[in-house]
Order: sequence, then structure tokens, then C-alpha cells
Amino acid sequence: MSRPKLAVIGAGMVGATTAQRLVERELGDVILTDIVEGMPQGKALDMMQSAQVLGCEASIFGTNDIVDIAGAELVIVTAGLPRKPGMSRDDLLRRNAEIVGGLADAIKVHAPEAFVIVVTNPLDVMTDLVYKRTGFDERRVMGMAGVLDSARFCTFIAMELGVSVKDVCAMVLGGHGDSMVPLPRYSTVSGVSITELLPAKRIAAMVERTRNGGAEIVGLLKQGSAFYAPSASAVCMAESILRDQKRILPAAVRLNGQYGISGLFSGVPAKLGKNGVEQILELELTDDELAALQQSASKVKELVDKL
Ligand code: TXD
Repeated sequence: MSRPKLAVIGAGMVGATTAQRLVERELGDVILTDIVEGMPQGKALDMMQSAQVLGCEASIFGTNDIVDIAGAELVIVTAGLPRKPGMSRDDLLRRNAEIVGGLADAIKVHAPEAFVIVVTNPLDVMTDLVYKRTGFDERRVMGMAGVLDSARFCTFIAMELGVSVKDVCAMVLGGHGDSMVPLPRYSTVSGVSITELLPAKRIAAMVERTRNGGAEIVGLLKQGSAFYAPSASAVCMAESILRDQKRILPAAVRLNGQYGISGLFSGVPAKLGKNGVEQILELELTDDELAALQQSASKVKELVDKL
């Protein structure tokens, strides 16, 4: 059986875990690349051996040569520096822009037909950078944050109510950062909005915990940042595209007037299928929710302008 060629750039915590999940789900044959000599090769070999134990047929190849991504159908960009305790996502801006900008140029040359899912922070700005530097159609470039932020919100809701997380569905819009916009009205347990299930105070506390979801884990780990849920989230988006699932997932996509935002990437619900971002859904928002989303987008714009 021929499998699609997939590339994961950056073989650190998020990248390596992403590669592992792609292989274990047999979504494609994976190229894992990083600049640290021997590291992607070592991790790939270890994963190949785990695939043998698990009975997975997909392969993984580690390399330091970016040219090996040639012809990839889907590329996930995780290369960059992670946040350290006390460091804001925005501190990462300049350093990661250099790295991701260079990688976008390489993707344009070596994988010109690829879908690109960006993970590196600051997420919305890096996604914008990849879009501009590759010149790819906007349906092929997207950022992963909303799936993760929503997963965090879902987890806290399930913990609070003592219900299965499978029955919880939450929606978090906006940029990946302190200005993200969790939407309790559109967050449900088996179809019932949490606004009918929990007092406003408890909801506000969960919203706050969701906003600080990344920082909470950074603080606990002391070194590096979250990677299990981030990799699961990136793979969820990849799977929706590769298997044409047409899932509606919150993703950082380029807006052209939706929600009153133009020419910027921001997290909104999007349909992901074999053509990439196939549709952007416009939820009906209250004035406050819309203002929060636009405020979040204006923060992204500030950073884009800085670059
Ligand atoms: O929701 C989200 N979008 C995020 C984003 C959730 C979690 C992590 N998020 C961000 O992803 C995080 O703030 C970082 O910017 C990236 C990657 O996080 P990770 O935890 O995987 O960082 P690591 O472990 O430091 O791995 C980064 C790797 C490391 O091995 C570097 O050697 C490599 O990137 N790197 C490169 N690889 C290839 N090519 C180049 N140029 C390069 N530069 C660094």
C-alpha cells in the first residue's frame, strides 16, 4: 500500500511525539528532521523499532538534511525554541521567525504541493510568516492552537462535572496566548451548554485555567513546555486532511472579512479535508465575544507588524 509522505520539522518534544503518533496511526511514512546531529536519526530508529513491536507498517526516517522532505504531502513545523518559565510566547518572536522563515523557504522549494500545519510559537504570527514566505494558497497553510486550547477547556469541564471527556465539546477561538477566547456558550456536555450546568464563577475559573493552560505545564515541568496534547492536536488536524474527514476544528486560518477580521491568521472553526481549509464557519457571537476575538486578532497584528 502506498502511504502519503509526511514531514515533521523539528524533532524536539512536540516534533518527535507528533512523528510517533503519525506512525502509530499509520497516517503516512514520516520524515523527521532537525538540525541537531544524530538526534532525529536516533529517535527515528527507536520509533521504527517500537513500530515493529506495535505492528505498525508505516516507516520513519530521521535526517539532518531538509532536502529529504522533498515531495511531502503534508509538513508539520515544530522547529524553534520552546518557552522557558517566565518567558512569554512573544519573547520567542524574533528567534523563531528566523528559524521558521528559513524553513518556509525550504518547504516552498522542496515540498511545493504540501499542506503545512504550523506549531511553533508565537503560533498565529509564525503561521502568517509561513503563508507569506511560501506564497502557498491560504487553504494549505494553517496553525495548530485551537484544538489544543479546546482540549484543555474540555478536560477542565469534564473534571469539574465528573463526566466523560468524550461527551464534552468546547470551543476556543482567537490567538494562541493570553488573549485566546474560550466560548462557554458554545461549550457543551452532550449538547447542553455548560452555561446551564455550572455557575458563572466556576466557568470563569475554568476559562482562566484554560488561558493559562500552557504556562501551568511550563511551571510544573521547569524545563520545556507541553508536548503530549500539542502533538495529539497537530495529528488530529493532519488526520482530518489526510483522511478527508471534514472535521470542524478550531484552527488558525487566514481570515478575509469573517468576524470583521481581514488578512490575519486567527483561531476560528474551520472544516479540514482533502483540500485543506475547506470552509471557515462564522459563529454568531455576542458583542463581547466578538470584541474579544477582534482584540485577540489585533494583538497578532501588532506582532506581525513588528516583524
Ligand atoms: O499550541 C501550540 N501551537 C504549541 C506550540 C504547543 C506546544 C509547543 N509550542 C511551540 O512548539 C513551542 O513554543 C516551540 O516554539 C515549538 C516546539 O516545542 P518543543 O517543545 O518541541 O521544543 P523543543 O523540544 O526545543 O524542539 C524544538 C526543536 C529542537 O530539537 C531544535 O533543535 C529544532 O527544533 N530546531 C530545528 N529543526 C530543524 N530546522 C531548524 N532550523 C531548527 N531550529 C531548531
